Amino acid sequence: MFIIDSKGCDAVPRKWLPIDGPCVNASGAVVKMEDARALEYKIRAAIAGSYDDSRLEEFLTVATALSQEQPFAALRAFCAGGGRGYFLLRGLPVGVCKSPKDDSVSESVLLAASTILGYAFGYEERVRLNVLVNVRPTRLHAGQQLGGGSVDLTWHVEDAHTLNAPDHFILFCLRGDESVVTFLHALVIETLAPKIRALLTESAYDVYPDENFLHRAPKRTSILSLRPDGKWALQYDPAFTKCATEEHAAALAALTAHFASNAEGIVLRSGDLLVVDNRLTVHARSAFQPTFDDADRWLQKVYVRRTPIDASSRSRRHPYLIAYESYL
Ligand SMILES: O=C(O)CCC(=O)C(=O)O
Ligand SMILES: [Fe+2]
Repeated sequence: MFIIDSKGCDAVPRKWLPIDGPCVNASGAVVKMEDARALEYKIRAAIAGSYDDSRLEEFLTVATALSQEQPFAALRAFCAGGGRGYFLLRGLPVGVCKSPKDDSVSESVLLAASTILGYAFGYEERVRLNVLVNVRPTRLHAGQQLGGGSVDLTWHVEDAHTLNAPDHFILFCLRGDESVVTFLHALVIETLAPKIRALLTESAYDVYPDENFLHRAPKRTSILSLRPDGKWALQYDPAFTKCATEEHAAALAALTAHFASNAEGIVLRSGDLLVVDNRLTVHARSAFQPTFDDADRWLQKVYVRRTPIDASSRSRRHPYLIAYESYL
């Protein structure tokens, strides 16, 4: 793991110091090499060919069985403890990292992890209808605040514009880049000054969807909201937020400064699975210089809900997608 000294930094912390050792703190574990090999062997025996969202059901059946294997024991324990904050599991098998892929080792690992946390899902109206998303730098998105961008990706939670945002998301690193740092901060609400906290719970923020969505209408909301399950969650993505007053803008800026002054940075490496509680943990990523070829950093991502999509919110097009009307 890395400790950050981010005094005086802006949205994305800039200074971080590597610490010697196995790069694991209390919120992480390393899979033994023989257990990783055995898992890969089981995956290859259970499922052939490459992954496609149309094969999701088939994969989830295999993934549910795989989730009981030894490499996921620490993740199961993290979940049993409430799944708060974030958790890094290192040393998982990724299979052959070439595109197009002709195996599905990484996808099986990622979906196995998702079944421990809950239910993988996507949004009906995302531009690309993916439940399992490849996060790779593209020329098209280079300057954008998207996973496929390569500029500083500023602090955010996933899909802040909807109350139907994921409870957790998982990033699985197929190919790392030693120059890229993913930053995390698990918010403890009580650490916020009461005035800031009060402003952030007011419905005074217009949060816009990012370019992954076709609709452009913002959602008027608070930054800190009570979700239907009675738990606090952040609807936080300043790059896509307009504030109703300067006072509310100052409260949002104070929140961002709070994140940046106390963050952890992780350099994701091949085989690293990072589980993030999207309700109260924010993340960011440093800028990097891709070559836009097959050597670039490559992550896969999946969104997870703790409960299945209920029948009234389910897309008619795909049972694992939330219908458009239900997340506006
Ligand atoms: O690239 C990373 O480390 C984070 C990417 C990210 O935030 C995203 O895909 O939403
Ligand atoms: Fe993100």
